[in-house]
Amino acid sequence: MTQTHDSDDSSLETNRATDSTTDDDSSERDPLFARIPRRDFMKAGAATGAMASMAGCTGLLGGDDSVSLEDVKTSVEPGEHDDYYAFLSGGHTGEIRVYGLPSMRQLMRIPVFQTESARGYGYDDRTSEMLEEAGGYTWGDAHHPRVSQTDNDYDGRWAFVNDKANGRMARIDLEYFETDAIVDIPNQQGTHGACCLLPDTKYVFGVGEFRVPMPNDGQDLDDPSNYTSTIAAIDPETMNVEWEVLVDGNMDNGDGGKEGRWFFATGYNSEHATTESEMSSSDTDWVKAFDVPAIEEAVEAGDYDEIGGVPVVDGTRDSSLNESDRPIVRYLDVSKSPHGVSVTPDGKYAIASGKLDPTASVIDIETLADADDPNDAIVGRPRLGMGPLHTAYDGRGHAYTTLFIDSQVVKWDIEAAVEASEESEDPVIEKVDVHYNPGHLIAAESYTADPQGDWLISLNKLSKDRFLPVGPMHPENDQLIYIGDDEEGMSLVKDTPSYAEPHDASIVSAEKLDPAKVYDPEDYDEEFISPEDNDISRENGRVHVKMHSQRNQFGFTDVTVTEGDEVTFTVTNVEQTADLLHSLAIPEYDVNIKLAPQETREVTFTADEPGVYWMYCAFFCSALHLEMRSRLLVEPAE
Ligand code: CUK
Ligand code: CUA
Repeated sequence: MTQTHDSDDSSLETNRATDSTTDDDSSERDPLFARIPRRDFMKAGAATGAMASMAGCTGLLGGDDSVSLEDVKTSVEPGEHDDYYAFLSGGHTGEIRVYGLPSMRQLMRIPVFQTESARGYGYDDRTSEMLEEAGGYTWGDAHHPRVSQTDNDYDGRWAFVNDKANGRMARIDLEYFETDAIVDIPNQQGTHGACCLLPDTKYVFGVGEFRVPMPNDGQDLDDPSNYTSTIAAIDPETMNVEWEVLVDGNMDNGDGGKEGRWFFATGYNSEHATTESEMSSSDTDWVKAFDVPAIEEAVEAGDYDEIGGVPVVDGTRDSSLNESDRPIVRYLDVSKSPHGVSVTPDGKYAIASGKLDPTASVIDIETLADADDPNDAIVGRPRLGMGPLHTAYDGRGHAYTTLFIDSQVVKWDIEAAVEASEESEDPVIEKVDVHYNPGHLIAAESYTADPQGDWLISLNKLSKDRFLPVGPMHPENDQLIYIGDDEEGMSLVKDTPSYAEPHDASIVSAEKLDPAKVYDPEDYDEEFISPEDNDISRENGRVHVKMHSQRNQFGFTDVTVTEGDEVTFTVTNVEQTADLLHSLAIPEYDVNIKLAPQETREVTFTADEPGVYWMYCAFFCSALHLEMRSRLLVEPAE
């Protein structure tokens, strides 16, 4: 076996075959994983030649699937493809960025909450109306990109992301890699956590962070003890908010269990305070465990108030719905101000990080269902280091937690933490320095039942001295860490400067997505305009221009309108060739619509300035690209 090329399909098959021959030993190694399907670990890029040499090397096959860093692909040759898509949120830029792994090359940006001119996002009628209906804000704070799953695995349909600023949730269509829906969540100011209820993405949850009066109508401004926050259950197909649950205390991050019953949210400010010092005065705060079927029953039975057009169920501690033997929300006392929470791939535990406390709390989900005192479900509390924020998984029984204050990622053993005494450091296997001050970290397919176990990205808030200086605003640093070798430990492989401010990511195997190469006109409502459909119609001061575009012209060389006309352009790019984009840019009218092959967009504006305007194509589409332009002639009104 001499092939060394990772992207060669036959070598992948060989790897899989080699992999499965070792299946038996590995399922015995740890009862926890005996029922978990074998991870496709090797497909992540170990070369066939390397596999051959590994057979003679005891160190590599000795541990749990360990593969030495030397034997995996860490860079991607020119023209070759990555193994994974990584969806990183762009924080207060409002967008999602798509990276390839392991190259860490940025492949695409997807505007979500902000307008973006290269895509004409927020410039054509459809997307500008979508942004307008979602509140008309010009920015958002995108934190948690989560990809839809079926049967606890990525299904390639959608990604969702919250707007922490304005209380919204957006959906990204993963066929076209574009935002196709945004819902402005009633009763929430600041939707922070976002995630799916698994196994099949029945709901997308938005976790309300900022406590406000409910309703927030100016009647009762200064009574913080009556402020409240909610979680919202959103139907992923309709993006309709189905119900909300209001609770005590702030909420922060959230994650759904793998079996469709539990949803967990961390929180701070159980004090119900308004200042920082008051908010962190208590030594404990809550993890709230929402019992979703019990909530659905309450909604079904009419046990709710309709607020902001949504059924809102009372999940506060004193609620009668929490008095029964099946409370809708269970409040667990964990160490002060827990931040991240994530459910382990096997669905056994929810792990909440301490943030202001050096421990994490391991919550046993099965125990939670039966325990009289929900605190009995807290079965582990390892001491990890200073400022633990978020936890990811490799599927081999290890957890990886960012330590914001220590600037480290700590790898620890989940079952060892359950067995160890409280605040023990024994479960800690290893720490690696990152640069600097990590927020989230994410491992490949960590949010599924079957993580890949090879790559992890640490999303570091500060880069300080790692890159050429670019002024007082520094880039952040997304570091790629190899976690596939349990013997050698974690290896820092790459620094990647990033623009403010990635908070979280989801990493999806490339073969699980199937993006379209050109548009299918059936998928949008605008009328497809072929060359024979070119038409200009006028009626009562309204002009409708229908025209096609193709190399190197638009359907009309001149379009004449009268000052004051309301003008609508419906424009189709009739090209069939992938990657051949045009656009319609109209200077001084603030118009730019992107037109990918077979795409139609519509834009409406008022022609209020007489003159000559060169409408041109902004994508460099051919040698005659610069000549691809037409005139908009706006005649003065009489
Ligand atoms: S939060 Cu930003 S680092 Cu929105 Cu998940 Cu923790
Ligand atoms: Cu079409 Cu440039």
